[in-house]
Amino acid sequence: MKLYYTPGACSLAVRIVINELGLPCTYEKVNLSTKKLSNGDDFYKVNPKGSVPALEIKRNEILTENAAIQQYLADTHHNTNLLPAVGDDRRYRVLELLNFISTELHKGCAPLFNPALPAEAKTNIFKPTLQNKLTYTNRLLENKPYLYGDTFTLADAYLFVVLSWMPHLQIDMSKYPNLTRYFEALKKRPAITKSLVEEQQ
Ligand SMILES: N[C@@H](CCC(=O)N[C@@H](CS)C(=O)NCC(=O)O)C(=O)O
Repeated sequence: MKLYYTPGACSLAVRIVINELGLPCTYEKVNLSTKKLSNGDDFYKVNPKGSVPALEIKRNEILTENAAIQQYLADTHHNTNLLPAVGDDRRYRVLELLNFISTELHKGCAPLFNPALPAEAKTNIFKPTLQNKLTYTNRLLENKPYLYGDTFTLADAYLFVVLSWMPHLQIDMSKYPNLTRYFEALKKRPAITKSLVEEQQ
């Protein structure tokens, strides 16, 4: 298995899941500005969408889309803590969260990373929208260590990564005490510590 990743990007969520599962994997760095691999190869030949994560699950077989990759990893390794089994009602709660993080939080951050977008649009439109979703997410974590149930799930791996972007987006996290507590606690989780160290290598 090989993960195409960019340090600090959402591909970190897949690496965290890989480390939660204790799976062997090789890692190939992608320069998202040039869409090149370290050896100069064209990343579009791996993923025509040009985005990370992309996971080579078999020789010449690439799976893309963060939420789909995470589900694939949990299901193929029968880890029902990360994602409850098909038919278990709790599965759809975790998937509900995973899709919310992907489409609302993750994609809510994207315009704020865009240097071409005028500061006024960021301040008046995109930041308040993201802050509303963060307020909602902060409420979900009231007196709870994880987003759903008693165990760390795929949704926690993904939310951790999105929260790691907040300082770069000048989002004042003091407004979200539950998110701050949750993020600091997850940083100490072995699979997350390992993933953060690996990305720096
Ligand atoms: N729909 C994709 C989007 C992934 C995504 O936005 N990845 C970012 C990094 S966090 C990226 O590669 N951006 C560069 C690009 O899309 O050109 C998914 O959910 O996996």
